[in-house]
This record gives sequence, structure tokens and C-alpha cells, in this order.
Amino acid sequence: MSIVYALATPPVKSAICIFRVSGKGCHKHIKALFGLDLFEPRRFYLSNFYDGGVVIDKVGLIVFKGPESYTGEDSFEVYSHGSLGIMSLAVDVFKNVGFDEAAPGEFTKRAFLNEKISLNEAESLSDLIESTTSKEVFLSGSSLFGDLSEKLMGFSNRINDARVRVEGEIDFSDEGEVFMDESLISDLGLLVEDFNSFVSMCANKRDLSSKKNVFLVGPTNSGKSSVFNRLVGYERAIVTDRPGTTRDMISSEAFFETSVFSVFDTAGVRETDDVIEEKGIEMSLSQLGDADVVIGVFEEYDEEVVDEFKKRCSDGSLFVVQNKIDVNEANYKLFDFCVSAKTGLGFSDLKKAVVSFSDDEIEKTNSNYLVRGRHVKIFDGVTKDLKAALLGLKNNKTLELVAEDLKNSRSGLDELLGKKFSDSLLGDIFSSFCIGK
Ligand SMILES: Nc1nc2c(ncn2[C@@H]2O[C@H](COP(=O)(O)OP(=O)(O)OP(=O)(O)O)[C@@H](O)[C@H]2O)c(=O)[nH]1
Ligand SMILES: [Mg+2]
Repeated sequence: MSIVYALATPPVKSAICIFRVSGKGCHKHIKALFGLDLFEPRRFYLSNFYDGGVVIDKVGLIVFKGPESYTGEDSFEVYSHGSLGIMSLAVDVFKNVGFDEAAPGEFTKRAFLNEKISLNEAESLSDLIESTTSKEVFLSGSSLFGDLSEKLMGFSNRINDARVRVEGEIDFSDEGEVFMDESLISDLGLLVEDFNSFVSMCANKRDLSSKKNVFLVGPTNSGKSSVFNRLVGYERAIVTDRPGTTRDMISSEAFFETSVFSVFDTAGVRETDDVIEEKGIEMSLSQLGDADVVIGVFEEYDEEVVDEFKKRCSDGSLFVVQNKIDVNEANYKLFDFCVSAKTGLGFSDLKKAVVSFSDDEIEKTNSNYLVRGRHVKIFDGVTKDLKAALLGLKNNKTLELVAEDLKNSRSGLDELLGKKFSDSLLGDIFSSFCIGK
């Protein structure tokens, strides 16, 4: 494999930036690039970084000797000052000595091909880097650093044991040897149960990491755009004292505690002859059923409108909020929350409630591991094949068919671990990685 290089940190002005280089033979260039004749692996050297004898920067250098490296190959990392000029010079230097630019995920792909990590660990690593909430960090971390691979391997071995017993029976039963008895049915039954309970501990990344939507709705002029600006933390939406100011839906991202939300401001609800405004109102009302949290903003309680919102929102997702309590008396009997977008009063309680409502949804999954759609699809297939094998045994089906079901279920798990893979699968997985990882 060629020697590849990549900037592992973002290409922006920063205190330091890190370049990675990996591939057989890369250590031969260390003398010319850093002036070091001798070096020990895994030691941090402070050295000059040369471009054809001219010093570009004083850098930190760590050399790794394969297979004791991330990729499993000889490699090194350069910690230089994070100037855009140095970054572009370093790229020229590496190109000039014949290194190739690494593709996204190239270092991790090499780690996989050199058997440093399994395929599902590589995926968990990418999930960890992409995580935006503490929940995702812990779940993808437990998939990566925990025992997910071990669990998958354990199931694969148990399926294989069962298959060996069935195939032994097929091949040698007429020679008087017993490979299979009633215990296989109970062992397989237990395996199906164990696998089911394992699957129930896996959360699908798609369900978990899709940002929660928070919709602001309410009568015109109740202060929805002002509440929106408070929630997102800057003056994103236009606020005026003219009812009907917001006509189109606008959105922004907001961090509450450790979670990211997409917050939407909508057109105020009122009877109107204005076609554009009416379309905006229709659009906001039609989306309420899909929202994770709906914040109904009111200056005064309006039972008819509250009932209309309740009808359209999913269970418990509507928070009825009184705004402008700096000028009107707060009414905690009628409203779930009372706030003032003008002074910020009541917002910390409102944000906490939004976070804990969304967290509840995640808690319900009772998960230990973060997995991807690919895993979920394969888990379904494995479960189906295992159940078919069990039923086949119970109903005295031809043993060849039972063995086939067991073989299929095991091959699904092997695909997850990366014991079996196609180039296009690797392409799909690693192309979504960052450059330099
Ligand atoms: N005193 C006070 N005034 C507020 C508060 N929130 C909003 N306002 C005022 O109420 C008026 C309407 O505010 P907006 O945020 O534009 O209301 P809206 O619900 O988005 O209005 P539409 O987009 O027209 O439906 C503006 O004059 C705001 O300054 C508040 O907490 N206290
Ligand atoms: Mg508005």
C-alpha cells in the first residue's frame, strides 16, 4: 500500500494542527523531513520540519512502528503550529516526497484491513466522532470500547457450534455417532432468546441522533419569534409589534444542556384573508404531529386554540406557555410554563423540560449499544434464520435445511464483524469518515 498523508485537524487557523502519515517505507523520509538519524517509536520529539533543507516550523513528532500503530503500518504524526500557511507548505512537502493524499477514513480502513479493529468497531468510531449529545458519546463509546464485538463473536460461535452438531448428524449419523439430541432444541431456543434480548439493548443511530424538533406555535403577536430568539440565543427572527410579522417557517439549531435541537418559528394562528399568511399558518399546523416538542406561546389563555393544538400534537408533546409575564400576571394554573421573552424569566425551567422530555424518549430505548441501520437489518435477518432453524428442528424438517438456516444466520454476524466484506461495503462505510481518521 502507498504512503498516505492527511491533515487530521480542521483546516482553520488554530494553536496547533496535526498531520498523519502512514505506509510502509515512510520512516525512510524522517531524516530529510525532520533531521533525525535515530528515533525511538512512541517518543515525542521536538524537531525542525524541513522543506528541502529550509526550516518551515519547529514541530512535535511521534513515530510509530508497525504493527504497534493505529493503522498497523509504520507511521508518524506531526504537530505543527496551526497556521494556514504552514498547513499548505506541509502538504507540498509531503506531495513532493511522493506521499499520496489519504482518502476519507483511509487510516481506519487500513487499521481494519490490518486486523487492528473489526468493521463494527470502525463504524462505532465514526459514530463517536459524529456524536453531538452525551448519550450518543456513551452509547457509541460502549459499542467501541465495550463488548459489542465480543458479544457478536460469542453469538457467531454459538451458532457455529449448533451448525457443527447438525452437520455432524447429517454426515455421520449412519456410522452410529450421535451429534444431536434433544438438548440442541433447548440450546437453540436459549440462543434465540439471548439474541433477542441483546438486540433489544441496541439503539439505532438513526432514531437517536436525529435532532429533536421543537415547534413554536400560537396566536399572532403572542411573542413566538421573541421566545424563538431567546431559545436559539440570538436575534434570528424578526420581531415587531405588528401581528402577522412571521409568515414563513424559519429554523435554527440550539444547544440545551448537552443536546442539539432544531427550533422552528412559525406564522401566528389567526383568521386571515392574506393568501401567503394563510399558507404559512396551514404549513405550521400541519407539521405539529411530527414535532417532538410543541411550545404553544400565548399572551392570554385561549381554550379553543389550545384544544386545536392538542388535537394535532402527539401525546404529551404540547407545552402550553404564557409569555410576557413581565407585564401580565403569571398564571401557573392554566399554563405549564410562564415566561418573559423580554427578560428571560422562566426560560431555564422551559429548556430543562424540553431536554428531559426528549431524554425520556431516549431512555425508553433502554439501550447499551449504538448501532446502525446496517446492523438492525442484519439482526432482523439473523433472528429470522435462527427462528427458522429452531422451528425446523422442532418439526423434524430435513437437517440440510436447518443447517442452511444456521449458516445464513452466522454469515450475517460475520458481515457485521467484517470477516466477510465487499469493496462497495467498505466504500460506503469509510467514505463517510473524516479525512485524516
Ligand atoms: N413586554 C413584553 N413584550 C414582548 C415579550 N415577548 C414579545 N413581546 C413583544 O410582543 C410583540 C410581538 O412579538 P413577536 O415575537 O414578533 O410575536 P410573534 O408571536 O412572533 O408575532 P407574529 O409573528 O406576528 O405572529 C413585539 O412587540 C415584542 O417586543 C415579552 O416577554 N414581554
Ligand atoms: Mg413571529
